[in-house]
Amino acid sequence: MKLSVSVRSAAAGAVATLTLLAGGTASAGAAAAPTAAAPDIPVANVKAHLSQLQSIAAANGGNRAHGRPGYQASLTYVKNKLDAAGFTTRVQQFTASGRTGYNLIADWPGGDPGHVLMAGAHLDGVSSGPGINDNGSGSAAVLETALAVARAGYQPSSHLRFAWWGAEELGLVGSRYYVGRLSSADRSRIDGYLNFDMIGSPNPGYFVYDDDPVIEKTFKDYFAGIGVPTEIETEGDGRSDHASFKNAGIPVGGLFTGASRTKTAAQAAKWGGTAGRAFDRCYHSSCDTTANIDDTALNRNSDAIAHTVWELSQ
Ligand code: DTR
Ligand code: ZN
Ligand code: ZN
Repeated sequence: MKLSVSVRSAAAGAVATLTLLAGGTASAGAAAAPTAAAPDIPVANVKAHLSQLQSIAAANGGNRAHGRPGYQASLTYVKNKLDAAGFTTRVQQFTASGRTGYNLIADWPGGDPGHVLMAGAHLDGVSSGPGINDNGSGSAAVLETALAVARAGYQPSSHLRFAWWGAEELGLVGSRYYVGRLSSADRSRIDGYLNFDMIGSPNPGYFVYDDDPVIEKTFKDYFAGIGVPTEIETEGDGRSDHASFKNAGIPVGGLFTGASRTKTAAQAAKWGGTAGRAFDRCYHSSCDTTANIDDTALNRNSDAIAHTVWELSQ
């Protein structure tokens, strides 16, 4: 498994490819063609998906939790958008806590089946509310990135696969089920998995997972390019779906805007927001609604997702 990004050498003015081999050895390869730039992800589109997810929760007992009608309706919403856009979708069924759960997997036709780049988010929420930041935000941003791939008719060298997981809140159940049922050959074809769980927190931080260095650098370079400082994500090792892939030896990365931890004064000085307040004080609460989203964070993270998908799949 290896990930490669095209890096621009200021000195040489050329584009070289930095390839990180599975063993972590970086080497400069031959000059590569300039990378195609990702399109802007319209945050209004992402917010429209969030509004739909909130309406779904409202029409289904107030939540989108595993095993409840609101989850099934959420999955149907996402699947219909992807089917209409030309993705090959499949629903993977599993059982957790005595209820039937579902993962949604969407493959974009084309690309090298031996080199798969995945991006995903858990689609389930907790039973106490609509779960808009946790994790409608990641689900909607990954959906809009997939739709942007279709709109662009993007045909990268890697094969692109997007996923929406069930039963994350029960303990990463859906993603563990998916990874557990991959053959070793299929597992080895996945070059990387990008995870997005809570990326629109109302008092946001900008945290980057520090698991795979190439993925981490791709995200950090994006944020540096827009003048947004980042920190390493330290709240969640093992606490979201990337852990299912990391445990199987697949390179992972992702973004996070914070949950119940409190923003420090130093963090407020560089990011804005309110020191002494949780990044998301509606975490796992009924107030996790569309009002519980910071649009700037959602916008920046959605664009960072598209940038990184394009960058790592060329
Ligand atoms: N486990 C996630 C929320 C969460 C808490 N810490 C982190 C760190 C990185 C990603 C996600 C999280 C949930 O409640 O869905
Ligand atoms: Zn949660
Ligand atoms: Zn979550």
